[in-house]
Amino acid sequence: MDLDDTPDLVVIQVYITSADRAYTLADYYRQRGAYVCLGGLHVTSLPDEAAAHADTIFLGPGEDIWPAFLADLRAGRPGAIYRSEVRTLAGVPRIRRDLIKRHLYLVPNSIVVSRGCPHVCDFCYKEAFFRGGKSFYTQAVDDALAEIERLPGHHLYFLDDHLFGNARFAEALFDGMRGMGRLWQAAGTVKSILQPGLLEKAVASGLRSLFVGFETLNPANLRDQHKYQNLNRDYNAAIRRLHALGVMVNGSFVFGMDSDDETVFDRTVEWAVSQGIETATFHILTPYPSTALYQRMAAQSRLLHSRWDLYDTRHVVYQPAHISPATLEEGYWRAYRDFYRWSSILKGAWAKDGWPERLRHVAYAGGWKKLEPLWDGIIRAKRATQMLPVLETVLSGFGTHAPNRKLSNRHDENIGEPPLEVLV
Ligand code: B12
Ligand code: SF4
Repeated sequence: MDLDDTPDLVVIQVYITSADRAYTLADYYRQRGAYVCLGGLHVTSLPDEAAAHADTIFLGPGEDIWPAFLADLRAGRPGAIYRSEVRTLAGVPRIRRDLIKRHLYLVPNSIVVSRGCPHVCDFCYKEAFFRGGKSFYTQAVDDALAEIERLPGHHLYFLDDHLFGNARFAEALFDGMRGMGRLWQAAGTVKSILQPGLLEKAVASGLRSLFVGFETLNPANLRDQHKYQNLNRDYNAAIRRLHALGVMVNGSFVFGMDSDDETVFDRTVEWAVSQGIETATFHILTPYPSTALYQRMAAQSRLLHSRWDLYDTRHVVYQPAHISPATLEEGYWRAYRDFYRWSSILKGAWAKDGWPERLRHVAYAGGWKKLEPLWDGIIRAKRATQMLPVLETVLSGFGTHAPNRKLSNRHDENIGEPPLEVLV
């Protein structure tokens, strides 16, 4: 960053892991006379903490409060705190994608068409962030489709917490995307996977890999965390259903819930490998401030410290019930090592029915974790986007799950212009 600049206005989005850095920058620019605005998840969780480093803080989603602040600023009377109350994505201006340096990203086409999630899990940021208004809402289907149309190439990554959360919206979106020639990845729940019909529509519109919040194999943990939507669901059936439709699975697992003991790591990895899950994301349970989990831990005096940069789901920041913090951290890293060793990757691949599926499994799992130094080099050489065709080839199963229509090779300059499509 060029810290010798002299901006009038500094605007920073603060996540928990970046809070220290954000506050340092905010203090620095305030000293230099800039007007500093802080917003985002962490600011919303701990407004008093953030307010000490800002001229104005913003609580909740920004779509309504940012324009309100700009109007007040122009009028010469900006407020100290803006709290979002109007929850809608109607009329949101076009995203300035021309500002994105696409060549730096493997996945330049990230997109969000909803906010929040219909569920309420104790460990999730969501309830605290959306307090005071709706906590789940979507774009109009036509607006979402228009945004997708503006994106060049094939690949899309939906960052929505739960793209399938509103079945009517999701169905209309997938119907609209059919034939657009997309290959896409997203996140969904076990419940939504098992729902008849919706997944098929998603696949027909290009879904090829899904992040699934399994979180734990222990129903007592699910009950503790109020993650009722996963209770009594057949995880194995959900995976079989995804695989049968050619969708790869990124399983998400949380270690350290109160019913976990030191056997949880091996059991979880063994199960994930036996099911042929292609990639896994492991987390150490982390009580984010303002969540129900945080309040429970605080009431039980189990929080170890408030060093927010360590609240990154890789460090233990609370006293676990049945294991020591050291065992929990060690087990977390071991789970990654065990899941991504070649023998596990090959075993997982073998759980698949055909050779194209097995090859895709090995290429995807191995490509992420076994080639980390290569990825490092590619990112440093600013060539990440050149690997996108490789990702697309693997997602499409080397042609066995190809997108159902091809787009022309639109170039970056065309973003924001009407799409040029070539039907094949
Ligand atoms: C995509 C994603 C990632 C991606 C990309 C992250 C990126 N830098 O873009 C990847 C996979 C890399 C990632 C990594 C991590 N992530 Co992440 N990620 C997300 C995810 C799913 C979506 C983020 C997003 O784009 N949301 C959509 C936008 C529109 O929403 P938004 O960012 O909240 O912005 C809105 C408001 O907050 C507000 N706003 C924000 N800033 C400001 C500023 C002003 C002035 C105003 C007015 C308004 C405003 O307005 C915006 C529009 O409404 C979120 C979950 C979520 N739904 O937010 C987790 C999430 C942000 N990640 C989280 C975490 C913990 C991590 C990791 C530490 C995980 C790990 N163990 O590695 C790393 C940290 C990476 C890093 N160094 O930053 C946590 C953060 C918790 C917290 N309280 O801060 C979240 C919330 C998930 C969770 N566990 O609950 N992540
Ligand atoms: S299902 Fe996922 S996004 Fe929704 S509340 Fe639970 S953890 Fe949060």
